[in-house]
Amino acid sequence: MNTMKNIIAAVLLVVCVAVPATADSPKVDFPLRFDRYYPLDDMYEALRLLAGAHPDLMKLEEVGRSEEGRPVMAITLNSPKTGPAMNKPAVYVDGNIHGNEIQGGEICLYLINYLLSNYGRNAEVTALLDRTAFYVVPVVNPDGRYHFFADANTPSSNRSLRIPVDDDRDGLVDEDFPDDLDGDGNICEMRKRDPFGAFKTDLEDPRLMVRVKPGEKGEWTLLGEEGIDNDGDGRLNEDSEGYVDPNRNWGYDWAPPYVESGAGEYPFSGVGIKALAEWTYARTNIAVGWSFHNFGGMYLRGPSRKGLGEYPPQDLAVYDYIGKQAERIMPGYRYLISWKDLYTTYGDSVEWLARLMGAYAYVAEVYQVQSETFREPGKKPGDADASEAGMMAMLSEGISDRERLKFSDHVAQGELYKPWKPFKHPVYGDIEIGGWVKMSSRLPATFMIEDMVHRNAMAVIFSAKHVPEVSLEVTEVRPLGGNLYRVRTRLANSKAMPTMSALAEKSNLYPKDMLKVSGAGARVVSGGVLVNPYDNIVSYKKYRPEVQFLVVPGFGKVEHQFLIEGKGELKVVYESRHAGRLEKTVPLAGKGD
Ligand SMILES: [Ca+2]
Ligand SMILES: [Ca+2]
Ligand SMILES: [Ca+2]
Ligand SMILES: [Ca+2]
Ligand SMILES: [Zn+2]
Repeated sequence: MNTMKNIIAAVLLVVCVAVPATADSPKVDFPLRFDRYYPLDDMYEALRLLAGAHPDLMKLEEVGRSEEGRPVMAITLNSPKTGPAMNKPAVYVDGNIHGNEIQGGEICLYLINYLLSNYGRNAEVTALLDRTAFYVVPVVNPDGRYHFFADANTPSSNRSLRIPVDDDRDGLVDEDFPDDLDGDGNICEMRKRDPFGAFKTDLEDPRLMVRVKPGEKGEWTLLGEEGIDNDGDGRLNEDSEGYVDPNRNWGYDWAPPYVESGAGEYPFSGVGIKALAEWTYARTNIAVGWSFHNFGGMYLRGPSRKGLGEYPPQDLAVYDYIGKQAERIMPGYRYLISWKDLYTTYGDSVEWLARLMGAYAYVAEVYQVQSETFREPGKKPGDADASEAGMMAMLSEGISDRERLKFSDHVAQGELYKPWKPFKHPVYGDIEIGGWVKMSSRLPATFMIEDMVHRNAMAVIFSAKHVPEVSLEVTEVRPLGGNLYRVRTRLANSKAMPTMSALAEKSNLYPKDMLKVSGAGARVVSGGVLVNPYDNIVSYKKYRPEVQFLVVPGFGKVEHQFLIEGKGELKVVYESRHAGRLEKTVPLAGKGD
């Protein structure tokens, strides 16, 4: 018995000692490099290293756990010497909600790293981080990121939450994934030589196939994604992971799966998504939000669905101001409207941010395949081609595989594409396997990562510079005779975003900003908005004039006038969810005129 115990102990000891040395343990260079994609463990290790190097500015916390028990990590960046994060306007950024859309994680990581390493070094970044808080969630779907790296995938597979769903309704759940038949870590395509097939070899590039014309002899039949019929039902790859789409599962304008596929059984059925929503919802200072996806080269604003109605014009002015600048920062990207220019979505995270948080919210569809596509010889950059015919065509179909293959051959030395290789399939017999690899198509080649992450982080930073920045001035304390004073205040906002979005104001989402006037020896007789200071036109508030409710517009001001009776000091306090808290004290004194 004792011997057995000792053997077990010895085995355990060996296992424990062996763990840090395995190939799977994170190896992250620090300072961080952006010439690679970080698997989940490396991403989290990179965040721990950053938090360790900047304990004063960065807080790393777990907001909840995914379906498979992996932590969803959130980062708060705040400079405590200028106050707590909740007293400052905040920027929310997330990435990788779809498991395969990993580069959103790298953009978030880069943004955090950039802000931290430039704080105290670059004047713009220092000023930004002194007045703004950042909440960043680099990997919204940690199970997705983990499995995208660890498992064989196509560039477009493994997007969902790990909530088992019986897609083909045969009573078995997730029973027939694609299979990596040749063991290369990718799910590629299968084809079989077939004189009756619908495709023939392309004359210019034999790796490609073209559809045969009527009357032409065929050469190939396409058999779809690599795989076998795991459950013997006669169909291949018909029920893989999920599918509950983490970006159709949010609690605003959610619709059931018969309307919106992948919606899940009910809103926030995803445990990690729900935990993140609760964490975010508590941060009422969020003024602008970004969610990074792939792909297409787009900065999208809502509405997500036409039926929700267009955003108010004051909000569109803000969206346009930032969106059009983002277009300049990331050449080739386009600023567009979700439902109109892409497609309708129900229950997505960005509409939730806009409608229930009152934030200005953008979806970035990062990476434009054109930037990895050689132009056909003789064509100039502005020339129209099939890829520019329409939005969906631009996203995938219209891009010439011929030119992309040349890019893979000559710029990535073949790393993006697997040439066709023979394989003995248990059902189809002699077939060939080949095509685009997992780390292609929706992800820029690794040497392009740094440019992508930098420019997209700069688009976020531009928006961060335009969260409201309000100043409070007491512009006048004028004695009117006796103990009566006329006091005028001015709240001015030097940035593009108002202190409350028009959408939030319209739906009474939360209390407006407050301006409170008080003094131990003073009584506020009346007060209201100073409509015209020259003609002394004031819109007086009927009840409780000592508290005024207001919104300071972007690049605008609001002035108030109060009639105060009394003496001593007068305290003026401004409080705003998105613009922090300001306070001024002035003496009730001075000569009348
Ligand atoms: Ca099934
Ligand atoms: Ca399934
Ligand atoms: Ca494979
Ligand atoms: Ca099957
Ligand atoms: Zn996505």
